[in-house]
Amino acid sequence: MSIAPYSTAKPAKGLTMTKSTELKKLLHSIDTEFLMEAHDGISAKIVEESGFKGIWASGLAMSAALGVRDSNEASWTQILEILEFMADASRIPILVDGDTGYGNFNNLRRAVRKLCQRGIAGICIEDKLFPKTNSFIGEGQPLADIDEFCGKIKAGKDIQLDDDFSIIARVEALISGRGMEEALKRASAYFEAGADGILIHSKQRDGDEIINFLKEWANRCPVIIVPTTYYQTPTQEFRDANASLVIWANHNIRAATSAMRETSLRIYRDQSLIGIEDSISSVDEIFELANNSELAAAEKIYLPNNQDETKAIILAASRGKELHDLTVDRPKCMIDVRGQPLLHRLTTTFNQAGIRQISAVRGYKKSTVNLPSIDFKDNDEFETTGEVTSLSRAISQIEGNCIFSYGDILFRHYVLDQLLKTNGDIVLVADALWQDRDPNPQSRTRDLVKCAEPFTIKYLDEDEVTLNAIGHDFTPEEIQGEWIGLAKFSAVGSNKIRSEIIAMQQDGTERNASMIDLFARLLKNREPIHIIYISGHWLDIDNADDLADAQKFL
Ligand code: SPV
Ligand code: MG
Repeated sequence: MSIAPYSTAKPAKGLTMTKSTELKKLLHSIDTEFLMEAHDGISAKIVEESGFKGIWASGLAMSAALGVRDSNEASWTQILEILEFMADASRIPILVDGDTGYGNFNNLRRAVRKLCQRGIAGICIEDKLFPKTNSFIGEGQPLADIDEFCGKIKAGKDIQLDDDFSIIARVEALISGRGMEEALKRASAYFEAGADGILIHSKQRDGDEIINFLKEWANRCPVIIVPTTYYQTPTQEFRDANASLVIWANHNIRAATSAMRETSLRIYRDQSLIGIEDSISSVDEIFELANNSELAAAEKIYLPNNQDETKAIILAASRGKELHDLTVDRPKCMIDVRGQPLLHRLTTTFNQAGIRQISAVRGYKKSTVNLPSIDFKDNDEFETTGEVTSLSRAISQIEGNCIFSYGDILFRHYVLDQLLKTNGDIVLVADALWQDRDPNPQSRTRDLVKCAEPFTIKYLDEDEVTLNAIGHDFTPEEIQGEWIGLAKFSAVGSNKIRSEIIAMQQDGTERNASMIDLFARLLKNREPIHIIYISGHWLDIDNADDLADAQKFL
């Protein structure tokens, strides 16, 4: 289900009614309808996503989520702020638990106006005294004077800005032990004062007194019930007795509390996330609930120059086995380097160079690769395929100006700046001081380049040097540098890369091909590839020594 990026009292696109009209419709529906508790933006979204037609913004739950008691410890404006987030996060109507109305008639008037302005569909006020106490605490709580409470209802109805806004009068006579007669007397008075519905509350273990009330009331106006203590009464009995709305009043905050307790205790005890990772929502689910994709789409429309904007594609599918324990539960691009995953550092470098459209291809432990504002593509066959297959997963992104990068490298900002200034269609960055980099050059496979000309100072920020060959097995005399895993493709270059990937898919060579194979094919086809030289100032992370170097590098 798609979720609105925001909503207001006005109908969201596709809806024909305001939220207040929707709530009115639920109240007067011939069927018994249901409201589900929510207490913040995310729970409001989840309630909507589950299929409920309306939300109960529970005072108990909102207070609990703030870590305070359900005794008006949170001010009414603090509650208003929460409600605004909830209304923005959802498209279904919200009935707010307004406690006793936050004071006398005048306080309620101000609250009603503000609620109407913020797209809340209705308020329920209870006939107790400010500051309120939760109905399930103690016995015989004092009730409001009937006339005073009727005045409050009238004041609210007179001031509401939205004709369909509902004011529900909650009768606490049964809760406070005053009996059915008092409950009916109060309900009648409140209805006559203008209430749009009655909420009759009970704390009995069975639903008998509620069913009796509904029978006695005989549908004079909509009646709302809250079967928290009498949850064992079959819902059909409420239907048969013509309950208008049933509120499941506090079950999301209770569910969240047990889930958070269990998770926190487990992580505390284990000092590890392994035991819980698979049983909790993924970060992607959170992004989905926040509707991040809407923002990405909006950025394409509203941010300037997005047509010519350079994109980046990062290959981040491999595990990095040589890092052993560090890559058991995440790929090497997510290894922490001075407090941030490597991939985060890389994307920050791109962002600083003005590159915002970043795609990364994940594979190993992909659910752990979940940074915001990256467009992720997946190579689920990462174990049996090579780099070109991973790159092919982002083939739609290889268009226009494009930076290609491995996900396990770090380099100084100037390297990227220099690369972005080049004019060639396919330009690779090569380290001319490749021999200085590694005391043990046999320890890794390196992407070495043979070029038309060796590095001299004059080539520092030009791309006149052309690549003759790229591979792993040249004699030291032939080698002019090491490709660092960073490249730039112009629009023309991107087309060539795309075509070559497609050609490799067609001739069956793609699955095992490395980037080196791809570049080698282009060279064989006489497509020019350019080189810019740098002298150090980068590293890749293959093993524990590299990781130690990376900590120093920053
Ligand atoms: C709430 O959800 O805050 C309510 C319902 O007022 S109850 O807690 O059952 O009184
Ligand atoms: Mg309450």
